[in-house]
Amino acid sequence: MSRPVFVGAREYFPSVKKVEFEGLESDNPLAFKVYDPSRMVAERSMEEWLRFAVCYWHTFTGVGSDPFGGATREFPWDKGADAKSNALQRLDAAFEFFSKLGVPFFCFHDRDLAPEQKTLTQTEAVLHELVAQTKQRMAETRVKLLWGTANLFSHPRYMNGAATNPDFTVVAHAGAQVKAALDATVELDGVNYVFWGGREGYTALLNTNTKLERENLGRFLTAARDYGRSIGFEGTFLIEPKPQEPMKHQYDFDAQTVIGFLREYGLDSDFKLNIEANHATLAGHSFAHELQICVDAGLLGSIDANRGDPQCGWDTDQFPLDMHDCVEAMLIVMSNGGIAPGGLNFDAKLRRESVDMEDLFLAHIGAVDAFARALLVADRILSDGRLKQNKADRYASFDSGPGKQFADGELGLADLQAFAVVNPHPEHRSGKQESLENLMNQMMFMEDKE
Ligand SMILES: [Mn+2]
Repeated sequence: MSRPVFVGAREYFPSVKKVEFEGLESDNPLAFKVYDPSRMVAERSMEEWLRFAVCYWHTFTGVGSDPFGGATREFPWDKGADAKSNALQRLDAAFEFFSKLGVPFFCFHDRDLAPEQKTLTQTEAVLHELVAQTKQRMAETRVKLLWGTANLFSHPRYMNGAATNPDFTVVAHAGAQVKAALDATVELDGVNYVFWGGREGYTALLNTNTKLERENLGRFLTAARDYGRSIGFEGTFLIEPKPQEPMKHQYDFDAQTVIGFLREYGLDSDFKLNIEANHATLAGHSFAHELQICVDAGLLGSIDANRGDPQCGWDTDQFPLDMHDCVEAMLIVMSNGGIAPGGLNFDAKLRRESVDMEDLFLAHIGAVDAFARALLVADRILSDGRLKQNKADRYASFDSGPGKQFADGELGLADLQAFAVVNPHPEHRSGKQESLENLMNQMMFMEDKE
């Protein structure tokens, strides 16, 4: 069932029609080459497996500025009389984009949707108004909300953090903002709510009480959980790890750190993790590593699908196109039985030099096709079975006998010694990494046979 294409009072992308699946032979840059939403893969449609979302911030507020220079793009929706009329125009542009691209979901920060006003009361009123408009657009287009969040890092009041700010008044303002963002998410039937702790960390230990800050973060997230549940939010709360940038040290460093934190504060029944590829690499890990650690803990919630630059030490938020990364991610997602109620959110932005309006579409089309192809390859690898068999064989010593007793927690160190003394250490056994990498490549080389 296709969704209606929304065009408001003004069409912001007149050169782009609805993006359709045209196959690998198509020479139309504004068509999907692989992504065919209704195509069945392992008993689910591509749309159900991939659950793509467009992010509001980079896509409709990213004007190309960087620390060395200003905007390189002038969006037509930013030329209204004031910030609020721009926000209303941006909403029309966003829903035109979502429905022409044909993705099922979007994600937003409160401030993307509605600009901050002079007072808290005025800010809440404008957000409320924009949420009502958004709800109408969602009904018209059937585009759904994957998650909402509060921007707790852009305003200068958050220079020392939000929930971890040394000043209680700032913590209270952050609380008010999260309350309003949760209200908005519930109003829009969002299936997740995200915390990216952009400035929840510190720059200098000389002036920082890390113990109190981490405890306050735990209390703040607990209060958010309790408020969300009290207003009927039944979705998943998500924390998105990132090791640094903008702060030197951030408390949500990586997946293992966040999992430990959630368990420390008893939040692991309500919270899961939103893993961003580029944050994984900034933490010195691979995207796949972070996903697997979450799956192992039963806490993979959602994915910010992007990539970094191998030569840059910062968060470049490029569109995901590296097929090895995408295939590894989809192997983990498929082995986990899918990502729902999470999804694949393109937290990605155009390069500063990409200034054509259609570049927004081209970037998303490329990333959608990369993950669609990765889904097909991952399905082929899993159906082939050799990867799984190799892993099972490698750990077979824990399936029976004393190895199983150890895995079941029944053996102590003296038992290990008694076993070792009569069992000489085994012959070296190959890990077969190259063979498995070749297998993965072979599956990627194969022609797509529907
Ligand atoms: Mn990023």
